[in-house]
Amino acid sequence: MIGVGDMVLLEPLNEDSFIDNLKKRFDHSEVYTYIGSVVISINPYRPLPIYTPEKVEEYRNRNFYELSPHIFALSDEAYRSLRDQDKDQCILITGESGAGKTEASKLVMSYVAAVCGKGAEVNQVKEQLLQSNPVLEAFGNAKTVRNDNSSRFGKYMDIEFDFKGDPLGGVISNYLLEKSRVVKQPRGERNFHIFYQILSGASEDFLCKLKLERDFSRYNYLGLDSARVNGVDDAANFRTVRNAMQIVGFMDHETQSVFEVVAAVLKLGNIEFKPESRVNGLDESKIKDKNELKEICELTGIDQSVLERAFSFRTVEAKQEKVSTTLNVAQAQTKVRKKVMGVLDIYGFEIFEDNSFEQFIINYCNEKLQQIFIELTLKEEQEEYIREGIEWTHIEYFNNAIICDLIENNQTGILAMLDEECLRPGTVTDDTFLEKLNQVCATHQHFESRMSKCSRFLNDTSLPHSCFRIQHYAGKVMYQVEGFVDKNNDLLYRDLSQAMWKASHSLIKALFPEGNPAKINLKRPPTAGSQFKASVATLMKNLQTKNPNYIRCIKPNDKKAAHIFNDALVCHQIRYLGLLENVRVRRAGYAFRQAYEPCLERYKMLCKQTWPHWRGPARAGVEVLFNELEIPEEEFSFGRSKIFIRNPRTLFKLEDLRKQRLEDLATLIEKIYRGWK
Ligand code: AD9
Ligand code: MG
Repeated sequence: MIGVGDMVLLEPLNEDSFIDNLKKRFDHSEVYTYIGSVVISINPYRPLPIYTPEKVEEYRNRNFYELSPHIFALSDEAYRSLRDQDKDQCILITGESGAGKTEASKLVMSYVAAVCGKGAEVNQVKEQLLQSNPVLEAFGNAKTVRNDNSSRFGKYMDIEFDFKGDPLGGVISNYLLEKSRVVKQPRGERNFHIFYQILSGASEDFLCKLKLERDFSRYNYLGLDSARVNGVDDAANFRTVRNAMQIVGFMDHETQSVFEVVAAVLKLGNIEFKPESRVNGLDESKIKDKNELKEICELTGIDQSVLERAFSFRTVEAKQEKVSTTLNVAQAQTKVRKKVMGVLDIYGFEIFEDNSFEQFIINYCNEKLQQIFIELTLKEEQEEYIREGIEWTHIEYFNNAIICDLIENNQTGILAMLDEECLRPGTVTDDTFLEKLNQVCATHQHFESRMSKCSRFLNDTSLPHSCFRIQHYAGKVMYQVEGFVDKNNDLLYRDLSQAMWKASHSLIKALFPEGNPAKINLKRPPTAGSQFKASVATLMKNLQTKNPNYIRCIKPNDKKAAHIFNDALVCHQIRYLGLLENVRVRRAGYAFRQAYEPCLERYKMLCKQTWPHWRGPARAGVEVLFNELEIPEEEFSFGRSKIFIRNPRTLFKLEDLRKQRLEDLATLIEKIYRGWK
């Protein structure tokens, strides 16, 4: 073992030793380390030969502590406890942008797919589950400054299993896609992958059908300075995506429709307006080049005059958009209860130079996840000790509930105030929103701004007047207030949605149900912020009903490079993730616990009195066993239904003894066998 595999065993325990241990392991390609059952994963930024089918076999059906730390061990544990103990699981993957969450979620999924069920039907379900990834990534991921394949939406996937543990299908929920990226990308970033993939990978014939040209520079929406990404083959990825769409279950004509929409979006970006002479004293704008418009209309079956009018007239009306959509790929519907494994992979914490509404939402989501980590880790530990009648020492954590409250409080939270502004009659601007924030939040410990007279930050010139700053659990972020009101309102002019609804293209029509004049809804739809808040609250409730498994991802450097371990960067993440406190909680408590029966079953061979059969209650058997092995008393406690072992070392000792005993037995059997011969 390189370094210490489980931080609970680290001596002495402090920040330096913690980082040194991670570094030592990282330098030897050991990217996984435990804190008890929590897996720390450091992004290696290079392919490692540790995810092979042989590795899958190695970790299959093995106890968590038996082998060196690996994401497969966590996946195996979660799957087995779902299958054998009927406990719904969730895998919570956290870490900042580029730390490796999406890759981790795919590794968990592929491990589970490799070990669960067999047979043609089951295999098809597995393939569909796995192939949903390239499709979702093509449409929802993009190159950012932090990550060449950054998730711009949150994803939660429930994989459903039957009573045998065979997969039935999955339900995917998506959370707030950063759709503003379609129109504008920050310098050095790209639009969603799919646009580049289609132009690079589609055949001449297909491009012609879509009325597209291969040249990126023809399209205003495709940020030119960074259109190609090193090491990314857009053309090959296009083929992967098309193939994946087919496996997931898109019919050919459906795939075709999706790409027609993609093409229409690209071409919409090329429409330019020019000011026209004043008619009746009013300024008017006209479309410069009608050819692009004509082609969009041909692709989508929208009447050209209708679309043109929709571009010029604006009747203010709200558009209802679902923040959370579900894509159901479930194959079989059975009446019996399904077992569920939820995998959560969201966008990681982000700090850019310019942070807007999107970063605010992304970072809020990360605050909530940190909150659930704190709640569940402590809650789980505390409840279990109390349930089992074992003494518990409380360990202090930084509880970020106060930051969640700053954002989501129904009366005084930032989202509530943003909503109030959006719904208020009269002139509403981003500045009036900021003024309001200043009135209500100025004294909040985690809020900073310069506009308010009573602000403590009046002289802080690093904070422009148009910004506010939040001290998040993971660092300070300055938000540019411009665009908050518009993005929260999420308005689409009624004329546009009606024009879209009139399209003969069935997919486009389906995408704009609110454009149906018969269904005009005068009630204002909920704002983007409040929808997001509600869907995150539902998600958190759902996660709390499941047994949590944690993967805490760490980014080793800011260069997206292999072999570089930046101590300061790692230190920062360890601090805000509360990993040291996590170790302390594990240490104050017991590293390992197991019900008496399986414990006795596994180790009874180590003691004459319990081997081969123990006639009394399992608890008494374990007592006899531990006595005979002379395990120090302070090392374990007897709970009501489980044995609690304080130090993993004790467990390793038991495991070593067991291995030795098995080997002895094998040698003995071999001798007897030889004797017979
Ligand atoms: V974001 O919040 O979506 O911006 P993620 O999801 O945390 O972020 P991602 O999984 O996309 O990060 O990882 C970033 C890149 O690191 C990947 O594209 C890989 O090139 C690289 N990576 C991550 N994990 C591994 C790994 N286990 N092995 C090899 C990896 N490379
Ligand atoms: Mg991701």
